[in-house]
Amino acid sequence: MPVRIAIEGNIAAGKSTFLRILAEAGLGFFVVPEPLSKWQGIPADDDVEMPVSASQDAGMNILDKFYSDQERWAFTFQTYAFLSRLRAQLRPFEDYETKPELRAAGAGSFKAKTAKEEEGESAAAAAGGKRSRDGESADAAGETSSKRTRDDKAADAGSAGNGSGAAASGKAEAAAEEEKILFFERSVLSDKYCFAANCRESGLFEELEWRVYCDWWKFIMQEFKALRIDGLVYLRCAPATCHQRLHKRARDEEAGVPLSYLNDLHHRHEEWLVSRTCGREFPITTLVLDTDAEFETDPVRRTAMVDRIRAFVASL
Ligand code: UDP
Ligand code: D5M
Ligand code: MG
Repeated sequence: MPVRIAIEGNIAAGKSTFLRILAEAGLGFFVVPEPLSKWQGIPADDDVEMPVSASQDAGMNILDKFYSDQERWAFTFQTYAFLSRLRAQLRPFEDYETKPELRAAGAGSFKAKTAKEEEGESAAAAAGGKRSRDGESADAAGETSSKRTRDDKAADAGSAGNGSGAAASGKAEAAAEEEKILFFERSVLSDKYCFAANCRESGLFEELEWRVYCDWWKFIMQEFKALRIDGLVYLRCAPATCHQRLHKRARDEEAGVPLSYLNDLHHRHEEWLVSRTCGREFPITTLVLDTDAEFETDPVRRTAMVDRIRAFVASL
């Protein structure tokens, strides 16, 4: 069973960038970006044979609709965003393993590894795990909370410190299996605790819409245990930096996003992942990584962040 981690954070905090870094960094790291291109053009339903005109097809960018008229489209967008994440989070891991297009969409290229690189990374991964148990766990613990024990934690601990040479092959296989980590860009949790909650708070949802949303959200969470997330990584970034990065990225749909919206979303993330005043029904161990400082072009910072992830995963 792979470990399932959601990378959370404000708009333009650097989640997609970090996913790309993770994808290139480690054997056994699988990343699942947000299905943004789908949001920018929802496909027609092939089952209903009805001709679709060019103008009808042109209006299928739900991200654009949402930012153009939030009151009209907030509920529709939340519904679709949730469906997208549900689909991603429920998909069997084997699909992500065998169909790179599922995880690669929007994540940039996946670097093919040479045998030498793979060897080096296995060693780095093992070292990362070991370090976390020896010394760095204090570091990780300093920024984690609501620790949740995974069923297989004992097995994980059993396979720690591998490389002793005494491990049976079954154990070695279990260790290899343990290194598979699935990283999602956001989750059904941030959908509710950050975005839908913000819609309610800012009046984009009427109370009735909020209650309908909460009712089906809760039902689905109860019914689908496979939605499980083992750990959260919060990329914490000042709203002003997010605003600058949002403009740097220059997506047409987001051109009019004001700083105040990023401020509101920042507070929602802080309440959920730092002060813990919401989301207590799903207490999940959280690692906070500061992404305010430039990391995309800073190899030292990138490596440090990946190391923190390895230590975090090993501590789960
Ligand atoms: N970015 C940057 N420096 C960083 C991280 C990100 O300049 O250290 C840029 C990145 O190149 C992109 C923008 O910030 O143009 C938003 O990043 P991303 O799409 O990863 O953010 P997300 O919305 O996924 O969190
Ligand atoms: O997320 C992609 C874009 O989608 C960004 O403009 C935020 C928006 N988004 C993502 N999920 C939601 C929900 N649930 N509601 C409203 N808006 C959402 P980015 O962070 O830029 O990678
Ligand atoms: Mg992104």
